[in-house]
Order: sequence, then structure tokens, then C-alpha cells
Amino acid sequence: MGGWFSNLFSKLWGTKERRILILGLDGAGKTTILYRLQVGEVVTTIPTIGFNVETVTYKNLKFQVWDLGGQTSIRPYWRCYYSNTDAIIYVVDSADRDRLAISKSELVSMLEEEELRKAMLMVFANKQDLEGAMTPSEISNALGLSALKNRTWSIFKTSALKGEGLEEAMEWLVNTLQGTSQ
Ligand SMILES: Nc1nc2c(ncn2[C@@H]2O[C@H](COP(=O)(O)OP(=O)(O)OP(=O)(O)O)[C@@H](O)[C@H]2O)c(=O)[nH]1
Ligand SMILES: [Mg+2]
Repeated sequence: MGGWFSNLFSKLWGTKERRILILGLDGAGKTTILYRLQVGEVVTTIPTIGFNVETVTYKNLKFQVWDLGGQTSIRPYWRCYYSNTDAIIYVVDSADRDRLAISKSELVSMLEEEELRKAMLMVFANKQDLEGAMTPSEISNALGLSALKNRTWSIFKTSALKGEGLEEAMEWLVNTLQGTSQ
């Protein structure tokens, strides 16, 4: 038995698993963030070819979190994962000034996709522990976030390495999802 009854049941009892995609350029820290969220530790990563998917539970809500590889040649495959996405975590290496423009163009083209029209956006200004890291407002300006229309979004300063900022982001996500009773 599927269909509307189980959907209704899930809504009433809050058991619906939310789907999150973690996207961003290679080396931004996506896989590190996924495992920080899941096991609360820093794991040793290698560049992701394909994806990792894990279930993360936060405040009794279950999230199915997809971490996709960010290398140039595999970015075209991101779109294969867009459908039914509730939230996107877009990760930026805050110390990588040279590639911020590329990161912006990937973000802009992703947000044009119809399948992601309703997905909320969380930008992680990651690697805040590095010297010379750009501030969230610098990154927000460079990505043009304030110009976004019809999008629920927020930016967070994070260090996946130190485990900072991730909790605040999850808190915002949970509150925002509940506010929209999705
Ligand atoms: N200093 C610092 N390094 C970080 C942080 N987050 C991740 N890294 C490091 O950045 C490197 C790349 O991290 P990954 O998590 O593998 O990056 P990714 O975005 O998954 O990369 P792809 O899988 O190639 O798309 C690793 O050496 C991480 O340890 C952070 O907050 N601070
Ligand atoms: Mg990775």
C-alpha cells in the first residue's frame, strides 16, 4: 500500500524522510561534512567519484543525505539526483577565492532547474578555520544570494574540520522545514 494514505500517515506522524543534496566544487568539503553530520567525526576522504548517501537523524527527523562528487567532469551528473529534494547544502571553500566565480555559475545553473524549484538552499561557507577565509557576507555577495527570488535560503559559516556551524545549520533546517510543514 503506497500512495496518498502512506503520505498522509507520514505527514501526520512526521516520519517522512527528507532528502538533502550536498553540492559544491571538488575539494569544498562535502564528504567531510556528510560524515561530520552522520558520525560526528572527521573522516579521511578521497575525491568522490559518484556519490555517498547516508541517513542522518537530527531532532527526531530523518534525512537522507546525498553527497555528490564535485569534479568538473562529474558535475553534469548532479541533475540525475535533483528530483524530490527538500534542501540543498551548497558548500564553498571559503579560502578558494580563485574559483568562487565558477562556484557561482554552477550554483546559478543548478537553481534554474525546475526540479529544484521548491528546494531550500543552505550555503556553507566552509573551511572558516583557514587563514584568509572569506566571510559569509563576502561569499554571499559574490554568489549573489540576495538577488535570489522565491527561494528560502541561508548562509552559515562552517568548519567541517572543527565541527563548527553544522549544528546551527541543521537547527535552521529543522525549524524551516517545520515552518513550511512539508
Ligand atoms: N581546513 C579545512 N579543511 C577541510 C574542511 N572541510 C574539509 N576539509 C578538507 O578538504 C579536503 C577535501 O574535502 P572533501 O570532503 O573530500 O571534499 P569534497 O567536497 O567531498 O570533494 P569532491 O568529493 O572531490 O567533490 C580534505 O582534505 C578535507 O579534510 C574544513 O572545514 N577546514
Ligand atoms: Mg567528496
